[in-house]
Amino acid sequence: MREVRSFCRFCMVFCGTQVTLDDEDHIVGVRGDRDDPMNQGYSCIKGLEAAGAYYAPDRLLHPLKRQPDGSFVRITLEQALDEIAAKLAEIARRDGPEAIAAFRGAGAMLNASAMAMAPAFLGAIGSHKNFTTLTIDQSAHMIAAGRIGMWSAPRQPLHDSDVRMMFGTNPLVALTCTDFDMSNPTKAMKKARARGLKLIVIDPRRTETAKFADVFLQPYPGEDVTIAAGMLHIILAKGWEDAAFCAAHVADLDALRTAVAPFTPDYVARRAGIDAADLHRATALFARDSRRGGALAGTGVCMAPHSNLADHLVEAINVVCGRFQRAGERVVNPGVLRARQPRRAQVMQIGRSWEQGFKSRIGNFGTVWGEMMSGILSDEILAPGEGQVRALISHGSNLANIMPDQRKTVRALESLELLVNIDPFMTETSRLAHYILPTVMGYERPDLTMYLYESLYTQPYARYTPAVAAPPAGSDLAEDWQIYWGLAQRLGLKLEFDGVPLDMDAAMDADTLLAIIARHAPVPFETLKSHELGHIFDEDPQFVEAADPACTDRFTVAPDDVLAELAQVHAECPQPGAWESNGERFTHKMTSRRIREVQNSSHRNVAAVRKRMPYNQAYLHPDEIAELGIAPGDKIIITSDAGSIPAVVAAEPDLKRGVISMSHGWGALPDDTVYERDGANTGLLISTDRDLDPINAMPRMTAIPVRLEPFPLAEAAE
Ligand SMILES: Nc1nc2c(c(=O)[nH]1)N[C@H]1C(S)=C(S)[C@@H](COP(=O)(O)OP(=O)(O)OC[C@H]3O[C@@H](n4cnc5c(=O)[nH]c(N)nc54)[C@H](O)[C@@H]3O)O[C@H]1N2
Ligand SMILES: Nc1nc2c(c(=O)[nH]1)N[C@H]1C(S)=C(S)[C@@H](COP(=O)(O)OP(=O)(O)OC[C@H]3O[C@@H](n4cnc5c(=O)[nH]c(N)nc54)[C@H](O)[C@@H]3O)O[C@H]1N2
Ligand code: SF4
Ligand SMILES: [Mo]
Repeated sequence: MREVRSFCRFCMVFCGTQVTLDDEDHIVGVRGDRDDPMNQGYSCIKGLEAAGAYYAPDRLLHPLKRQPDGSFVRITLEQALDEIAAKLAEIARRDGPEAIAAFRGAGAMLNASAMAMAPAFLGAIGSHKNFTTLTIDQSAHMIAAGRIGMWSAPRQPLHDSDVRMMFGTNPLVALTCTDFDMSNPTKAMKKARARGLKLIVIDPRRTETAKFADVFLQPYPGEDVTIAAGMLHIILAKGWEDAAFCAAHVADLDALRTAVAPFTPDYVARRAGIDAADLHRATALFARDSRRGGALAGTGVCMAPHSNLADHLVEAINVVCGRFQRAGERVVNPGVLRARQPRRAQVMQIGRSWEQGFKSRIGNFGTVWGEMMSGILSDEILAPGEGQVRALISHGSNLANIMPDQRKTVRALESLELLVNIDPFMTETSRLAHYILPTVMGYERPDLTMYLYESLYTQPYARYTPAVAAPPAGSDLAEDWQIYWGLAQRLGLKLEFDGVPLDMDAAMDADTLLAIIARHAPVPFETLKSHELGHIFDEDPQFVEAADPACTDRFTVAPDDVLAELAQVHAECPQPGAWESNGERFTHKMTSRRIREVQNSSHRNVAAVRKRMPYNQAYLHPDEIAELGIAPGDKIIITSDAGSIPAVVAAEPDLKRGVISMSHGWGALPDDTVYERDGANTGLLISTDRDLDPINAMPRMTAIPVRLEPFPLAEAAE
């Protein structure tokens, strides 16, 4: 037995860990590394239970090929790559490159040598069909940046901020948050509070994060547009905006003022189900009594109807209050692995990527970050015609489980000519795949800390780890990048990895790819590798520079499409308890929430997790459970206009009445699901035939109107 240092790859915190290995180099245990400069010993149940995940019974040790009768046979990686390449070539020859698509999820995005491979592969083929989870997550932030503009310098950092306002995010559980410490966030929260940070939380549930709030607003779900517009109304009516900043940097403040005028505190309070005085208190604390610190939104905002508008208005609060770093201030994280950019005290209008260039054949949607909108993926597969997707590489995603509209997703995946699933486990998606290519897992491969989102770390930190654990005995597993490399070689494609053309004839290994990723780092790759615990690269601090005198860009807080949608929201007359959806009325709204034990659909296969969390429960206020004439632990049926799921109810006094809260990533394939064994898939309550946002096809994934019925009654009615 020996203990080695590495970092966990299960979520973007990348906690430094000490891994105990047996004589075969298999993981026996994991603990947080107290010497780690970032997480200082912190780790969560998912990381601590790594051995349970790595050696779970459904871990796949060999490539598998599906047989006509649905069973799988073991084949070699070489044979799998030969057959897949031949099939891809046939499809591309017959239907053109656009018939080939790739989808990346968390398993691909937390893997530095592989993350850039799918776009490289599709680029070489000449296909635009590049999908990821981004556009069923928080792409609203990119839409807001495209419409309002961005400040070239960062937002005001946490360590010297007076205030944080959080809409629909629970970083104390999700450990993912812009402008907040991700590693050990409870400790970070306590420290910031002790220093005097004020916190405002807007969430239908009094979350773990909200328990620290000075002002907590508990609205009906889906009312973030109303609340943010109401806050802007108060700020601009009271003159609490940063007038000098607005005069210098905002082009259309008066248009915003006019547009938010109808969102009076009384209107907002009535509609959102909050107290007007609390709205006023929150706004005053943020805009009048605090000088530094921003507002931010998480999935609770970005998954609800009008998500792009809501996120826009939250960002507009930051803009009118001038909550960005100014010339001379230190940039807390200039980045390490990404090229350092000059940061200036000025606006950058980056443009609306989705209005330029490629448009989808389904719905005429554009792209963000070069990606197509995942809300239309099923239709891109199902709808016949030129450009129909016939082959899909699903990489590190459990598409069949996590995509909204599960039945339609499964129907689409089943209709493919070729579905390749790159995943270590026999997931719901694996079951539908023609080929499953299982990979090594985190500790079994060399890696770098998250480079794409490195600016989210509160320090300029980066770390390399070698592979520390051996793959399971007798396995035939690829590293993720090797799959694309092997396919590209067979297809005669030249890959451009993270903008760097690869020599396709040279020997390749993960370190060569990681060195490309780290090519902009302030130290050579070998030096980076030599820091066993990683390093906080603060030797060469960066400061915000004065604006370029030639810069004429201004924030545009009130573009026409924003104003039109805001007027449309104001014209809505939602009726709490009789919520309208596609012509039907519903009593409740269902919200999405994360739980500590699982990461989306992952970790359900870990025995220790399953003991604590056998299935996803439906949280409901105890009074409402009583009103249904049932008790906690009883089963209900939840019905939306798209479908029904069963769930066991749990009492949650911290939840607003009229709201039901559940986590996603549960359930098996729709017709195989036994709730008590598998949990329920909340994606069955979501339709992708309708309710898609017109910009990014974002489905309605929270604030879903639903009705609830006790289970036996529902059964009897059938
Ligand atoms: N343990 C764990 N951590 C995770 C994940 C996980 O599955 N498990 N998933 C990871 C992923 S993929 C992501 S994207 C991040 C997401 O990180 P977060 O966005 O912080 O996700 P949640 O913790 O679900 O917090 C969303 C909050 O929004 C609230 N909410 C729901 N609907 C509404 C609404 O209409 N309005 C408002 N104001 N609030 C609403 C919910 O009650 C919930 O508290 O978390 C990541 N971290
Ligand atoms: N109803 C509803 N649906 C949602 C959400 C919601 O709130 N409500 N949230 C959405 C959000 S924000 C997101 S990000 C998505 C998440 O969607 P996904 O990213 O698809 O979700 P995960 O379950 O985390 O899937 C990760 C997969 O990667 C695999 N994996 C782990 N390690 C590796 C590896 O090293 N290599 C490879 N190749 N695979 C690996 C895991 O086994 C797992 O199958 O779900 C979305 N779906
Ligand atoms: S899963 Fe847990 S232990 Fe692993 S990086 Fe994330 S927070 Fe840390
Ligand atoms: Mo996500």
